[in-house]
Amino acid sequence: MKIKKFLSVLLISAVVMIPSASAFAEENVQLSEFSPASVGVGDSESTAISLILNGEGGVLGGVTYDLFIQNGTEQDWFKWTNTTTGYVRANALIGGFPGNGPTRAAVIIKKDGYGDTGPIYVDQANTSERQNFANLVIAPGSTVYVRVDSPNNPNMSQYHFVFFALPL
Ligand SMILES: [Ca+2]
Repeated sequence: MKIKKFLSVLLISAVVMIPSASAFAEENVQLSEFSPASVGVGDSESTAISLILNGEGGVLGGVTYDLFIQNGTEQDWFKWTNTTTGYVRANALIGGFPGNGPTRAAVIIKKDGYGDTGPIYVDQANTSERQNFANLVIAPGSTVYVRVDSPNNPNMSQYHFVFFALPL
């Protein structure tokens, strides 16, 4: 656990120097950099990391993480709930940045009483390429889960994670 935390700090230091936010400049989202304070967090849906965005109330705007999956069984879960009264366009981007290893990202959208989408993957799942879930239209009261893992990969895998949500 200690070595993971240490490596996390190193990886964050390395990624901060990369002009990674430029791809999103056109979205006019000012992304905030978040440094995880502990490891072993967000390992399941019930302990998913709540995404606090950098806009008013923490509900809209963006956030970025630099984390890593420790082995083939670890998972990182994130969640964001549309607590606004309107539809929101959400985007999630995982991996594809320099130094990133193979990961598999899934998006699951849930709303009480309406079931869920089940995990949605993109073609780049299980690669080091960027996995981009763009233009997800999220109804009020719905929760977006993002689950990142790296199955069949015994090695540590770094990934950059960007999430933002804007009114439609
Ligand atoms: Ca985890």
